[in-house]
Amino acid sequence: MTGMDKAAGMLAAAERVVVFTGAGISAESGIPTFRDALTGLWARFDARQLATPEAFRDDPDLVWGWYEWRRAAVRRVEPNAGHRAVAAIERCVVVTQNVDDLHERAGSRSPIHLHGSLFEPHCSACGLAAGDLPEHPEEPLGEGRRLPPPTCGRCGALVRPGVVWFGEALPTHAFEEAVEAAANADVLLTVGTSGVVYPAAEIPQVTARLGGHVIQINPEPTPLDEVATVNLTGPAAEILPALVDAAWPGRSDGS
Ligand code: BJW
Ligand code: ZN
Repeated sequence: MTGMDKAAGMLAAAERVVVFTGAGISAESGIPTFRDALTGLWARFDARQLATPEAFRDDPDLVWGWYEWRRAAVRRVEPNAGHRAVAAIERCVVVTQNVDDLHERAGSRSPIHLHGSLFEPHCSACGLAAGDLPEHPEEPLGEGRRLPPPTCGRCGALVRPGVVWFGEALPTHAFEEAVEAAANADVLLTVGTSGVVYPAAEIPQVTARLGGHVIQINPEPTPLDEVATVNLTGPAAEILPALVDAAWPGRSDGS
């Protein structure tokens, strides 16, 4: 029996399914992953060093410019066949580390965002939601292009991206919901994550520890290989539609 057959059988028999995603599921939509080298614009900057409270404190215009570039980039791309296959799995809980909105746009209802969202900036001092930001339709926000963040309408402090940086706590409710879903899952599909950022990387481990099956989809080995019952090696936009179709024939749109 192939790994694909085994994984499809587990999914078809499961009552509770969790899909846990990372940057790799959005790679084929054209969004660079976090740890792969960025190409083109902003290639000289290390994502790991810009995603910190210290970077924002030291150079808010640089960090805000980077996030505005990324927000504009997400606006320009579409969900791919991997996101659509996830949306075709009825009643599954989607837990994502991604700060894009491609699961929502593919039709998944209320994915749990463990690391926040590019689309929910808020005040860095009082937390007030900043509301809709202006779009940048004309000029591409080029490499290292600084942009001053807006200021809060209530207290005047700088508005910051609505994402979770290194050293910051994950949103409590989101993390608790994700742990509970993982604990109750018969099958957890982990897709396109390097599995090195904690506490998010605990989520598949919770399922494995409590006796559920973990199916991993990734072109590369990761530390989660150890807890996975089945490893499906390859890109998410190819493997996910094939898996969903094998588990529930006719459910994925196959594109
Ligand atoms: C494909 C593909 C295709 C490619 N198809 N797949 C030492 C040990 C353990 C922990 C720590 C430690 N030192 C510090 C820590 C804690 C730290 C941490 O985990 N650090 C490790 C990196 C060492 N964690 C934190 O700081 C967290 N907070 C915390 O611990 O708080 C404690 C606290 C408690 C109470 C009060 C206060 C504090 C917060 C972590 C926040 C992470 N934030 C980021 C940035 C978000 C905003 C932004 O996007 O800019 O989240 S970091 C970044 O990594 C981003 C991602 O969500 C996250 C995970 O990355 P992901 O998604 O796995 O992407 P990649 O690029 O790593 O991997 C892509 C994968 O896709 C690869 O495997 C490819 O092979 C694959 N792939 N093409 C399928 N087509
Ligand atoms: Zn404020």
